[in-house]
Amino acid sequence: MKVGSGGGFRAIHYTWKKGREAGGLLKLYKAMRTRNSCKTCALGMGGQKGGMVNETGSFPEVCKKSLQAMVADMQPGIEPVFWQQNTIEDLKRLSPRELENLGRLIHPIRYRKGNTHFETVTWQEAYESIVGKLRQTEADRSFWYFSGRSSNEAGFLLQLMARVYGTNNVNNCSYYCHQASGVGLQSAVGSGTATIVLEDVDQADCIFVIGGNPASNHPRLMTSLMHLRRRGGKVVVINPVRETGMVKFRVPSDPVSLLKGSKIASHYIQPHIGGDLALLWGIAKAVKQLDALDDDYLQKYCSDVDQWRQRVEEITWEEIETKSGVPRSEVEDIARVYASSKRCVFAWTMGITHHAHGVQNVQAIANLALCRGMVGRAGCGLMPIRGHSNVQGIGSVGVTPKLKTQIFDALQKKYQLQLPTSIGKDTLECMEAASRYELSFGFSLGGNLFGSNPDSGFAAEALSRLDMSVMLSTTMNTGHVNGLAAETYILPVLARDEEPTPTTQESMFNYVRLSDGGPRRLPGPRSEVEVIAELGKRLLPEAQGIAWQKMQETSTIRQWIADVIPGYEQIADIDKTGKEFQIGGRTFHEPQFATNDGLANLHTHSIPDLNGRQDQELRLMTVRSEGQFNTVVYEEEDLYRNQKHRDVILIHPDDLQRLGLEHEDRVEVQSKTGVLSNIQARSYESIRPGNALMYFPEANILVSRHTDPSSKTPAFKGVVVRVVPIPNQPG
Ligand SMILES: Nc1nc2c(c(=O)[nH]1)N[C@H]1C(S)=C(S)[C@@H](COP(=O)(O)OP(=O)(O)OC[C@H]3O[C@@H](n4cnc5c(=O)[nH]c(N)nc54)[C@H](O)[C@@H]3O)O[C@H]1N2
Ligand SMILES: Nc1nc2c(c(=O)[nH]1)N[C@H]1C(S)=C(S)[C@@H](COP(=O)(O)OP(=O)(O)OC[C@H]3O[C@@H](n4cnc5c(=O)[nH]c(N)nc54)[C@H](O)[C@@H]3O)O[C@H]1N2
Ligand SMILES: [Mo]
Repeated sequence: MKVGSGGGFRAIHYTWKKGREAGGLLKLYKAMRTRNSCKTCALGMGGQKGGMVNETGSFPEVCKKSLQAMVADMQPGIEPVFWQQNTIEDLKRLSPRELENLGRLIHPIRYRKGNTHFETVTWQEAYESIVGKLRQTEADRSFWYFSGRSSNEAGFLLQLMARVYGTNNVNNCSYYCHQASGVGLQSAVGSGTATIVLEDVDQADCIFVIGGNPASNHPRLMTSLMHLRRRGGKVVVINPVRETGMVKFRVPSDPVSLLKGSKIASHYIQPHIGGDLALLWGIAKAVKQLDALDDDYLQKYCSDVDQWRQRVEEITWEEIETKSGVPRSEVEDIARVYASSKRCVFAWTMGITHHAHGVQNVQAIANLALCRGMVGRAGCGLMPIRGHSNVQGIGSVGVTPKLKTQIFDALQKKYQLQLPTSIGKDTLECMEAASRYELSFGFSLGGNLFGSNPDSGFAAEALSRLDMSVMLSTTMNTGHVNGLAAETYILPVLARDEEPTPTTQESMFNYVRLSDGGPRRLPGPRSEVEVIAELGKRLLPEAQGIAWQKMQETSTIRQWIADVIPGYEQIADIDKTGKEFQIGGRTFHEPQFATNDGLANLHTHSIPDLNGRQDQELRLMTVRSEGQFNTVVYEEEDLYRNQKHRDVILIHPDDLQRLGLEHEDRVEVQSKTGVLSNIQARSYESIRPGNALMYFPEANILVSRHTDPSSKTPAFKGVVVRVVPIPNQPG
């Protein structure tokens, strides 16, 4: 049956199914309701208000992803005999989904070059070898990668240890995610995160959702979009794919919506992949032609206005139409919608950042908002929809190659630390350096560096050139069996709601939540903070007066964070008061910005020509399905796009015909970087002709290592491919 809307009874049925897997719906419900922040996306819910409650107190807020993540953590442990019975080659043949379903990691395991199997080791052995290796390693030959699932406390402590050890090679998954938003926003308004809070969305009369599929990736945002439409507001979706859930969505917690479905998009525009920059300039041009600029605001609160105006004049409709793929009349329609809005929010995700011009995309969104005075007032503003549940917090507490001057100075002054001043490497730079044998030690706090990297062949090779790699993880993923270093340790850690002491997380609205933790589900895994402090104690016992033993208590770490991280002062006694808080200096309800002169900056761009591909080529986006969370695949099927398998390339029927292909033909997909064979070509009406869609992480073999020069983010959504039929094998 074809799925015609997102959410709905399927989501509810899925809850029952997951409840059974978790050993009873009540058990799952109880786990979901504990006072811990949600484990999946950064929209944020849970914390002290209790699970399934959002920042405005609304309940119940449920999404499939949070259930999936919870049930995964409730799995039984992997017994030692498993590692004896299965070779690493066996494990390599498992799909991401099968790896995740092996269960929870409960013993430290080790691989050594030449061995065919993982072996379990004691924590003692693991600590000794890791610290022994670090002692022999020059600090700048090591790197420290962080996913965005860990707590602020674990993130802060590990980056501190890495720096005191002597390196700034500290980075997080943001380089493959929202870095372009951070850089772009910083350059526009002087602060790198959302300029609004959740309440603002509830006051808006118009929202642009650009390059994202929140119906599947941030389902709880859909409630806000539904309410906005019910108030008579407009939802403008900009996406090369007509995503089912963005057209119509059944909000499970709303009876009317559940039965009848809610229309989400009031306007749906399908540019070419990468066509947004031209489109955004086009909308600005049309707004100007409608005489709908806020001249007074521009003059009072913005800088570089004249250059911007000149560029808006100069850019031709011909350039806008050919480079965006959107006809002028449609651009003008959208400009009229925007011109009649009084409070407009601009939201975006990976369709904007995963490009070689990702930062420019973000700046162009900021330009568009600023030109009508839509930043620095209640009910309107800029809203990057963040990925991992604590990716923003990890960045705030110092997990970046270069520490903010304020943090660096505070650490030196308040704690008398001597910190390295060498230039730290971003994520891809670490991979490149590893492949040149310039790095020999890698440490990952969660995540899947192999699986999230572009150019998978290269990534495996680069990582396997390390002498040692250490990964702190909850479950198995492809990064634990591909590209193994000569000596590899996988250390099992507790999930957020199993932590013995409270931890904190920061949502995409700059709201800091407290998670109580809870009883451990399985013997074996240790708290991330405990493991890091133990390594610190052994590696740097004399280090500059840091009491590592005390650092095992998250409250000690919070005191440090309060002392050195701007805006985080209130975290010091959050565990005693339970008072969650909004970080100051980031939300703008007045047009007074965090730039040096307090003005917002407009930016001008020249627009890249994306039409350089040949006739036989398509532009490919690599995206998530409804049933996965990043490199972790929970379900093979992509419900809303009506796909049963992941080994597919979705192509518009016109393109299939042009390329001489039939629906369901087996094809080879080739890019300059790699080849994927035995892929099924599928006819997909919902995609803009000239473009194609495949699933991440399988398609990462095809993605090149070329990055946006400002954000160092690969163009995961801009891969030029050829699709070649595979002749039928006889018999
Ligand atoms: N279920 C689920 N939820 C998740 C995640 C997950 O894997 N699964 N991951 C989390 C993380 S870390 C992140 S960063 C977010 C990601 O959330 P999204 O950014 O929504 O995820 P993607 O699948 O990367 O898809 C991007 C959307 O961008 C569109 N797109 C692709 N190229 C372009 C383009 O050039 N222009 C425009 N305008 N649109 C384009 C695609 O059609 C697709 O709808 O979700 C978070 N939440
Ligand atoms: N082609 C392509 N590539 C992409 C993308 C794309 O759209 N297309 N998206 C990019 C994006 S937006 C991102 S964010 C990255 C994702 O990059 P990563 O964050 O590196 O990858 P994840 O798959 O989210 O990591 C999942 C693993 O984290 C571990 N884990 C889960 N919870 C915890 C915890 O509480 N503690 C610890 N220590 N470990 C835990 C589990 O072992 C799990 O297997 O991928 C990027 N790569
Ligand atoms: Mo992400």
